[in-house]
Amino acid sequence: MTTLLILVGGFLGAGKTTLLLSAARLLAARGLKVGIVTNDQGSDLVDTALFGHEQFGVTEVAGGCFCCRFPDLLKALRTLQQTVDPDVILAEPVGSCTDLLATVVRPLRQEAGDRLRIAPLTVLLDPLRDQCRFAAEVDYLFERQLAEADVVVITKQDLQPAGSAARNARSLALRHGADRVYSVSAATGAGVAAWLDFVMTTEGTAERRLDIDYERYAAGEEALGWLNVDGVVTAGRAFSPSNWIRYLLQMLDASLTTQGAEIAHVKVMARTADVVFKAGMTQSCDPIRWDLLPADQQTTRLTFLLNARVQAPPAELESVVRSTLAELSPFPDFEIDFARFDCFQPSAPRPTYRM
Ligand SMILES: Nc1nc2c(ncn2[C@@H]2O[C@H](COP(=O)(O)OP(=O)(O)OP(=O)(O)O)[C@@H](O)[C@H]2O)c(=O)[nH]1
Ligand SMILES: [Mg+2]
Repeated sequence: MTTLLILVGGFLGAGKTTLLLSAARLLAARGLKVGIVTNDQGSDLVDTALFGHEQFGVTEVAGGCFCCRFPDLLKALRTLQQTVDPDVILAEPVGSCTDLLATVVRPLRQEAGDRLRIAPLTVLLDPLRDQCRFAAEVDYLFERQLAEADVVVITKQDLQPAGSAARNARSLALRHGADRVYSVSAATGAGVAAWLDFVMTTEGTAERRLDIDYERYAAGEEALGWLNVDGVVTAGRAFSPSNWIRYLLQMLDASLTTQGAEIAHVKVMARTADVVFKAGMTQSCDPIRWDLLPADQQTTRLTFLLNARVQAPPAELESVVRSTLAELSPFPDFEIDFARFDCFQPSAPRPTYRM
């Protein structure tokens, strides 16, 4: 039996995970089994934890994008088919990755075409993203992502339903030649079913040929600092987890802004014994968005995952994060231990296949 694979790309913070969660809930409500594949340059992903928190079967391709880790992607898909036996697999490539038709979709058709039916490639576009804040090489990457989309989905409709940003996003998508443009709010669910019904009932042709300069693509990836931290906070006195997250994000934003380091996406997931919080920011000086905000209960211990993708050299990003976490400790008996602290620059893309 073949499984439908829906691949959803788009720039960092565009709303891929939120849309896939919304789609997964919709599919589950229709009685369909769903599997999810996440992907990142590192490991310890907030996104994987979030899908797992919602009880969806999820596998992670870590340590590089789908194209450079193609055998791992094949393995992840096979594992999902053997364990979850899904009707639909939703896959989220890294937000700085492009050339997906040549390096992921066409190779998958060749290597696993008997097991997979692949939907048209969807690329998300956040109408509120001010791409001018990034260097030209990062903008190139963003623009190449749109240029290969079969379907562009303009996200976050609830934040600016009929504004000029939405109109600009639509004309940008059409200028890049997308066959279809949808507008959705994954937060409210508006428009999600219309997009999902289209990609579920339309076979992707994978015929587009993207004109791409791999040196500029690599320069775009290298302009971004990548940080994944897994830690535990313990305190002698009870503190508020939501305040701790709020201060962490606000202080990071302030320090990064001072250094001229634009945020692409900073996200935190934190757990106490009873509850889970998740919040993030998708540009500098933006409001914090809460994806999970349960009633606050004071705690003396929380575990957290912090993922940051910022236009900054990794050493600078690491230094800002370390000093912010240190400053966040209000009491003398407040401690942060790191199970992992990774900070790096993505290496130049070297796809397994390019067809
Ligand atoms: N209000 C609103 N917020 C949204 C919507 N979609 C996404 N967001 C918020 O935007 C932020 C980024 O969304 P994600 O789904 O994590 O974005 P992503 O593309 O998966 O990000 P990366 O995995 O880092 O590339 C989150 O804090 C979401 O809550 C939406 O439709 N409405
Ligand atoms: Mg994501």
